[in-house]
Amino acid sequence: MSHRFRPDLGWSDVTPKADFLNRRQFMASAAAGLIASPALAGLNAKPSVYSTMEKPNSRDDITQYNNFYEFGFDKGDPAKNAHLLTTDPWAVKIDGLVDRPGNYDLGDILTGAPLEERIYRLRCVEAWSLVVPWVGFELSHLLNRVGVQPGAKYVAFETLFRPDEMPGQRRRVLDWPYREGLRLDEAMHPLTILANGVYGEDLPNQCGAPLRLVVPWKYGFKSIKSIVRISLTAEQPPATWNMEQSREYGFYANVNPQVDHPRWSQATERRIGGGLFNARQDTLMFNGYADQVADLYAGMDLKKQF
Ligand SMILES: Nc1nc2c(c(=O)[nH]1)N[C@H]1C(S)=C(S)[C@@H](COP(=O)(O)O)O[C@H]1N2
Ligand SMILES: [Mo]
Repeated sequence: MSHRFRPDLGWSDVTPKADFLNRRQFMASAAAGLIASPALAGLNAKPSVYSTMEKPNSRDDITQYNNFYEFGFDKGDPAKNAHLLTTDPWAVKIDGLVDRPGNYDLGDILTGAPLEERIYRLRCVEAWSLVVPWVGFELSHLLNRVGVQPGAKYVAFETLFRPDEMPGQRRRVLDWPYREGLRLDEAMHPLTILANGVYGEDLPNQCGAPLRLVVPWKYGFKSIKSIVRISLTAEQPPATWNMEQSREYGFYANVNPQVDHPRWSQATERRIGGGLFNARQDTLMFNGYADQVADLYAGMDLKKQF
């Protein structure tokens, strides 16, 4: 396919970010075998037809303005505190209704994974948004490797619980560990990725190193960071924000401008780092990915199953 899926304005047409362009050229050269490839996450990543054409946020926007409650509430806390987390060695336990359960080393998970650069919008339930050039691979690739059994209907995810390295976990602000879940068809959708990099390099800890989920048509809180467990289940699994306040945060959490949060509108959003002309913009149904994902919810009342 030679086209990208959203016919919106190409971000490189508006003030290209020089270092990112260089990185892309570098990656293209690396892919062409012109440069010996170092062990960085992104260097073997191919550009993806699923990328938005919108201009990515700067690396600073993406790494200094984060939600990662394990490291504090303020948007700047993860950047300050996340260096405390040890991410090597790292293993992900994959269990439940799978043919080959086990404790998989991160290196094993990444070996042979078809890494791509995926430029996705990220829309937080707090009504801000970012555009992020992730490096990752489709979750379906991993699920197919471990073999999903017929009875599986959901996928549950868990973040690391390690209060000595995650200061936010020393208080019961949330019911740790952070947990999220997807219906199996959502998890198998080609837009759903596990990311191990951003801007062509390994994920910084505050972005969910070494492996985090990215589900671009759902509110950011579904995209769980620093994953240590993936379980295939028959029943809908618990999800942290949904357990915390089910009236405000649904299990589905699809970006939906027509369904307001009980305390604020979801009709518009503020793009982080927009500078002088940072007007609020309309939030798009399914965060702009309706053509790709609306079918998953055919026949559901999205006001009730929000
Ligand atoms: N483990 C964990 N994952 C998490 C969170 C968190 O607090 N803990 N916050 C979520 C929320 S609310 C958002 S908006 C995104 C933010 O991702 P970013 O900081 O990479 O932009 O991460 C999500 N994943
Ligand atoms: Mo969020």
